[in-house]
Amino acid sequence: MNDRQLSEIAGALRGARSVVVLTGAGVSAESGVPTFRDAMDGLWKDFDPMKLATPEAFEADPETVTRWYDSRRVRVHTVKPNPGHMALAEMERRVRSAGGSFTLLTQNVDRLHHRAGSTGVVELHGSIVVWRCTRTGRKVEPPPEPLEKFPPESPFAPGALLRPDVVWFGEMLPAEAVAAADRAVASCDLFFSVGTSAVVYPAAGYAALASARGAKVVEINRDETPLSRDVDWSVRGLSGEVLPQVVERAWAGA
Ligand code: BJW
Repeated sequence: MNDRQLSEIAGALRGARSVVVLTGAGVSAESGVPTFRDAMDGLWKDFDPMKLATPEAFEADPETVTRWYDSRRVRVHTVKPNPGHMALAEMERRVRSAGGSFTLLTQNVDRLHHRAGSTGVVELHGSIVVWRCTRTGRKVEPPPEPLEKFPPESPFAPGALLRPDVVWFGEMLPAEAVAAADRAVASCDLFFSVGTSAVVYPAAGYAALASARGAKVVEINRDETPLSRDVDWSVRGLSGEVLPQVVERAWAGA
């Protein structure tokens, strides 16, 4: 990020009345959580995440799918929020204390934004630390240790299983999360897309919606994405380095 870009983004942030931030797996990468498309290491190197993250895969092979999710769930409990998460929590405090509105939309399922102090986080794709009964929908938060049996049996209904409370391809996003996202995107004047490959819908469409309604759009990503050419500022960098600089510059001396 050059200094001019940093100054312009910081100025837009300081002057914004309504800020929306959409985050993806890249924001948690510096905490040691592999991104969705990089999550296939070790035992999982021969699997395709696009195929495992589906109701069809769970139906066909619940043992493999729940083992994969449980290994990711256990890892999430061992990591900590990084400076990118902390900067977004600080951004929220600054925008709100100046009387503005701030909404954090996340595609991440790791709860690291909550642990960094962000409030009102809209979880578009659910949470991996919560699992739910396939029959009753009742939810449970298993302890941080690995589950003992795969697929895990539901404690709520005989013969039912537990599955992660995440949104798989082909499933609907939680209605309240979509409603909150639609409201926030429709009325924001500054939109950040951070650490997401911007290919999974409906989240991938929010930046264009915000832009069509007159918001300025900032992208922060290690790599180029399908969004990069259509935004007002495209910053190539790591979110854990770029976000703290943006927040620091926006309120320097305040
Ligand atoms: C860094 C970095 C660092 C790394 N700093 N950057 C419209 C058009 C076409 C298709 C559809 C459409 N509407 C719906 C669909 C179908 C489908 C879809 O979008 N398919 C596409 C693949 C084409 N969407 C759905 O099915 C959704 N449901 C839905 O819309 O229901 C209605 C409907 C159904 C069917 C048809 C039509 C309508 C549900 C989507 C659920 C997504 N779920 C997952 C799994 C969650 C559980 C789990 O984690 O296993 O969510 S998939 C996966 O992708 C996960 C993520 O949240 C999501 C986004 O990934 P993300 O976060 O962007 O991660 P990566 O790994 O892709 O990218 C990381 C990025 O970070 C990279 O760009 C790096 O460069 C960058 N990076 N380090 C900054 N330090």
